[in-house]
Amino acid sequence: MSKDHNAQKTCWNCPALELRGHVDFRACGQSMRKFMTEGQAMAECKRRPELGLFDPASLTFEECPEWEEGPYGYQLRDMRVLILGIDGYLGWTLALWLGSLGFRVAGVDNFNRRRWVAEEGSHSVVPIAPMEERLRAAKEVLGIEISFREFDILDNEKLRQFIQEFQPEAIVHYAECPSAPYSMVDFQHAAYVQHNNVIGTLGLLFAMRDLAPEASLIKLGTMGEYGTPLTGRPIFEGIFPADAVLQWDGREWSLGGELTPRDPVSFYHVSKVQDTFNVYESCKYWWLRSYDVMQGVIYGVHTEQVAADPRLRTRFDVDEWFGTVINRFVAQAVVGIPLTIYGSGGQTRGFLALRDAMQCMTRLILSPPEPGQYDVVNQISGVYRVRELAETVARIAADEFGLEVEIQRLENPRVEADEHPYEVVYEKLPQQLGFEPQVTLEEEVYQMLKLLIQPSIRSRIEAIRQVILPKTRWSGLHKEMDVIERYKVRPRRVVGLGAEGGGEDDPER
Ligand code: USQ
Repeated sequence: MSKDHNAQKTCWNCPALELRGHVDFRACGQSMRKFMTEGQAMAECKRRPELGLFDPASLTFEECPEWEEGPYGYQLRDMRVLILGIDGYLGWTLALWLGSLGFRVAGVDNFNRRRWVAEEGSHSVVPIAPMEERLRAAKEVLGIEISFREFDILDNEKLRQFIQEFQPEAIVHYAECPSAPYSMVDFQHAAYVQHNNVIGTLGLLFAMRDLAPEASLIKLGTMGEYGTPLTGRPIFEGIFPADAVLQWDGREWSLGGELTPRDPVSFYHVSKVQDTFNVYESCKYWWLRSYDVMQGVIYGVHTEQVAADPRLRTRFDVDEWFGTVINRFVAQAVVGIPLTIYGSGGQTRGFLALRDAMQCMTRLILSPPEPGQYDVVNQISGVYRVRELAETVARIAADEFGLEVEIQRLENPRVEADEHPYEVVYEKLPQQLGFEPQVTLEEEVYQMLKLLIQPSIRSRIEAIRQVILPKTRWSGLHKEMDVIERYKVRPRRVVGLGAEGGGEDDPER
């Protein structure tokens, strides 16, 4: 696996760099000269004060003794990472993942996700332990000490205190309400999601300005900020490339460096767009550095760490509000609910397995942008249509686990194109940051089925059957979705899955 992605980064990228001097600029942060006095760089290293004032471009990660070789590139020794939203699906998984790599991990959560899911009468179908037990098990089983604080990040005073105390070198911001349907229930839910997400992030940005300006912010955005441009123009990584051109009225201009248009697909996705601008502006005004991570739909249940002990498992939601599409299909297959394709199923999205998302986040943490740099990555590993996904899940469930699976096409509760072009550019992670996906869709679906089919988990899915079918319409209408069509797919053995896999494709297909 590529480890060289950050070897040639310099102190400019290192969160231990402390910029000195009066910062005065008006445009987006490119001019490093602002930190220089007559050619001398105004920077010191917080970890190596003996260096005094030095030129940050003169030292690479490869050369600095504070950066050591690790499996995902050079790694800042005992790097302090603060995870906001550490109790969630991604937050908990990342805490254990980073802890096992030797990072010092701290986290904040107010357990809202547990409450939102309970609000509709649902639960994580993979049982999760209370936080005290999670922390104890992390120590016992993996030898990881996590420093945890319970509070709402909207409580800016508490957030500031903890940032001051822990002095993070990277902050991963997962502490938002991540559900499109939840934000579309009614005015109260829409307002709540936008307030929670946008104001929480804004408070964090001000806290970083005052207390941790050198830390790198890895902010979770979403591919859904872009929508699905019906013209078919490529979905770039947040910012137009240098050679993009706008032609109009016989004239032309470069679009290079400008933010690309956003066309969010729910009030939740709108909150992420608002965050994008707030983070972008903060980098511009205060020299903060940030990756805005336009993550696709995550699926999966497996990393080595969460699988190490039942108390370390991460949550797994499959209800209509908080379950994402592949996870939902797998659960539906296990309890015999026909897989719920919305509309024609031609919706195309970028997807990423949980374990691969962890690899991406690690690489982003280890390659911080330069001060003032707002960068965007499209974090996906493959692009699929919803109906392809349903068919893949149905086949693996039937072939490998002998499950009888039907697929149903329902009236689409959402307002979205269900047949559309989709050309997404996702180059930075694989080409510049060394990301190599390790998990195939089929393997992860197999792993999920293997876990969910266990009687104790299957019965937890049965117990929330009533919240699996969609009820929340974007139109606000309260009416069950009509079934448009039901069908079965023919079995086709997927080669190489599990001990019993490995058959031939059905010749009749
Ligand atoms: N869909 C179905 N059947 C279902 C559930 C969903 O056909 O039972 C369809 C939806 O209509 C949509 C697509 O599958 O076209 C994806 O839906 P989803 O619920 O899996 O994902 P989404 O609502 O887009 O949101 C999820 C996460 C969110 C994240 C986003 C990434 O909940 O936090 O931001 O994925 S993305 O979709 O790329 O914007």
